[in-house]
This record gives sequence, C-alpha cells and structure tokens, in this order.
Amino acid sequence: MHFEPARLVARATLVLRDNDTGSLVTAAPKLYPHMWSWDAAFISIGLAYLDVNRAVTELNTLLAAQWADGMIPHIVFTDDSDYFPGPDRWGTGSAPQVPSGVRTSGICQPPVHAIALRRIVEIARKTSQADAELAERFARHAWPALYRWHRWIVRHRMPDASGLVSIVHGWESGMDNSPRWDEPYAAVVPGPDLPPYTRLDLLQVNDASERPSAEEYDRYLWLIEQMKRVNYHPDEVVRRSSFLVGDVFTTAVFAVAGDTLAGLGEDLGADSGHIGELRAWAARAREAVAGSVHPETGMARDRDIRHDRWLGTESVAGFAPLLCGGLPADVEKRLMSTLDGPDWSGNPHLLAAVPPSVSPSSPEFDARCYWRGPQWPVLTWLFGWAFEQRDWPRHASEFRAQGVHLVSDGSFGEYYEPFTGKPLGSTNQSWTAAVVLDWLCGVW
Ligand code: 9WN
Repeated sequence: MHFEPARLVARATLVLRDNDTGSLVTAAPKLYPHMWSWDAAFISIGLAYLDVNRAVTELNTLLAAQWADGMIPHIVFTDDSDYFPGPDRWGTGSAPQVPSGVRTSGICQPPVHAIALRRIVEIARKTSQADAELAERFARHAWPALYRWHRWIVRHRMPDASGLVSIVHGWESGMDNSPRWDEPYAAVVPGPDLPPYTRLDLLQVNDASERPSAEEYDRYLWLIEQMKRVNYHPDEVVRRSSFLVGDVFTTAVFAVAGDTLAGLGEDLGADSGHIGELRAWAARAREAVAGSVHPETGMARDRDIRHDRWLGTESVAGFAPLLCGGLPADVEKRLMSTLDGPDWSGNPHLLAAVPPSVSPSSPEFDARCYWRGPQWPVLTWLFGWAFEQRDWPRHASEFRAQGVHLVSDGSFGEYYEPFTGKPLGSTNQSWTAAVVLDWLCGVW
C-alpha cells in the first residue's frame, strides 16, 4: 500500500488527534502512553500545522514539568499505568527539584526543543497575523526556560576535558540500545538487590527481538536504582553513575539548538547577556564534536568517560558534525560523501536512501532491532532540517523526499526495516506523523 501526499497528511493528522489527551499527545497509543521530551518537541512542530495554539500547549505541558534546576525530564507521566518503568519505579517524588503536581522520570533527552520553538514561530508567521502573535508571545515566555535548560546542561553535563555533553543512561541519548553504548554498558553490573520487575513493552510488539534484550533492561533499571540512591542530585548522579558517556550526537544537537535559541532570542529581543552565553556554549560544543572526529574514518565518536576511551561504533551519530558544523571544509566534504556512499544512504539495497541507525556494512548491524539498524524517520527529519539551515538545499530536499518515501505505507511506524520498509515497533507513532506533516506541509 502506498498513500499519496494528501492522504498521508490526512492520516498523520488523525494520528496526532487520536493520540491527543488534550494537554499532551502521547508518544504512541499503546507502547508509550506518556509524553517524552524530544518526542514532544517534534510533535509540537506537527501540531503547528493543525492548530498553533495546540502546539503551544504541547510545549507548555513539557515546560510545566521542567525541574527547578532547569532539567527537562525525559518522561512526563499521564495516569496510564501500561508503561514500565512508571513513576513509582523512578521514585522522583522526593527529589527537591521536581515541581509539584507533575510526575516525571529522572533523566533527560536530547535538547531539540529550541529547534521546535523556532519552527513553530516560522510556521505561525506563514499562517496568519494572529497565529504569528500567539507563537511569538509564547516564544518570549518559553525562551528563558529553554535558556535555563541549556545552562543546566553546561553546569551539570559537561564534566570532562572532551567538552562533550555527557549522558548517564542510554535512554538519555534517545537511541537506547544503540551499539554505541555496548562497551559502556558492559561495565554496568546490576546488583543482586535490583528490585524485580515485569516488562510491559514486550506485550505491545509482535516480536520481542525488535526491542532491547532482558540483559539490557536489567542494566537500564540498575542505573535508575543508582540515581534514586542519590535522590537525583545532578552532580552526585554524574559522580556515581556506572555509565557516563560523552554523547557526540546530543552534543551536536545542543550546539545547533543553542545557536537556534540565540537567533530566536535576537529576533524577539531577549537578554543579550544570555544570548552571548548560548553562543559561547554552542561554540564550545561544536568544537568538542569536531574534536571527536576519528582521523582515519572521518566519523565523530562518543567517549566513554568512565573508562577514558573513544568509542568507534559505525552509527548514524558519527555524522553529528553535519548537524552543527565546525569541521574544516575538506573533512566535512568527506563526511558528506560517506553519508551518501554505499555504507550508508547510498546502499543500493535500501528502500529509502536515508541513513539507517547503524551502517549495514557494520558487524553490529541488525535490520530489525530498534536502534541497531532500522531507519528512524525523526532522524531523517533532523538531518534534513539541519541541511536546510546549513544551506545545502539539494541534500535537504532529497532527505525530505526519501523520508516521505519511507513512510508512504501510512502506518507511521516507530522505525523501519531498511531493506523492506516494514514498519517496526509501534505504529501510529506521533513523532513520525509530526515529521510527515512538516515534510509535506512545510514551506522550505
Ligand atoms: C525509553 C518515545 C521514546 C523515544 C526514544 C525511544 C523509546 C523509551 C522506551 O521511545 O525509548 O525512553 O521505552 O523504549 O528510544 O527515543 O523518545 O518514543
């Protein structure tokens, strides 16, 4: 089955409406019945095409859950009890930073929010004067909150000389079981006192091998226990967590989102001192991304901070410098041709010419398993958006066209098998619907 653009738009609209609780759109109808931080950002962009006011509500709901110290938590829980780990297992209720009246997880996700805020303003400016005023008013209100979010990252998550933004849990990367984290996770040894648990995610997928393994889940849950024991104190978490990795993809997102927030601040007349700080933080992060590049492969690398070593997995995160810039022109050109080449988007067997999460030529590639090989539409959106910003319109429009091709079966899969295009994980995944709306309705 293949849907034409107008039908795809209609179906994407329906997905966002069906998953809408009023104050938030759940990440997916069954598998993820709550709000996720980076999903919410992408979802708000899609919502802006349906109703700017509703898009504003989405980001407002997320920001209402921002911790007092500035962290934006990775999950804002609804009352649904069909997801594990839920609020009780996270046990963030006694952490002093958590605002009252909301229940959240205790970690964060990539800081894409400023990108969404600016995109909403752009969309609203194209619809009507009233929408433009609404979006700008909201952007002025949200700007200081996002500034504080970026400041939290600088204060608490740039712990070593590499300058990379660090994560204390694979979930923070948004790429949970990517082989990027295999080595650092090998050093996470769950204690005998890991409380027992039952996974609920496996009830929602057809094939358990499309999801992380039991051993991986034990480690995910063990890291939560470690954080609970220090009551989510951000510096203690970084000091004690047995997983501490400089995430090059998150660092690139931080850099490009920081510059985006600074630019929006200039546009809206925000505090010039804060704008200057955002620019400086972004520059530092961009340098860290460039500094991670492997001299031979030309790909960016994560850094296992606990064990003081670079991680050389051939994952899509290796293209992080293309998101934020900062490389010498010849190195950047080479990286772009690697992306276009046969080990990545140019692999002749791919259904859609967009990068899989892991190179099909890598021994770690698994075509069906989550972040170990499948294509994720939302990543295609992010790279395409960045290419537009960087003034590479041909690449940007190719990514949009190929992204639409990938999702044209209309099921809005969470991720896709790269050779057959089979949707995997959840269907009717909200962020997939949202990026389709931006690809098909956006003015580029
Ligand atoms: C854990 C919601 C989230 C995404 C992540 C994706 C997946 C959660 C899970 O779903 O993670 O946070 O339970 O597997 O990996 O990127 O934000 O869509």
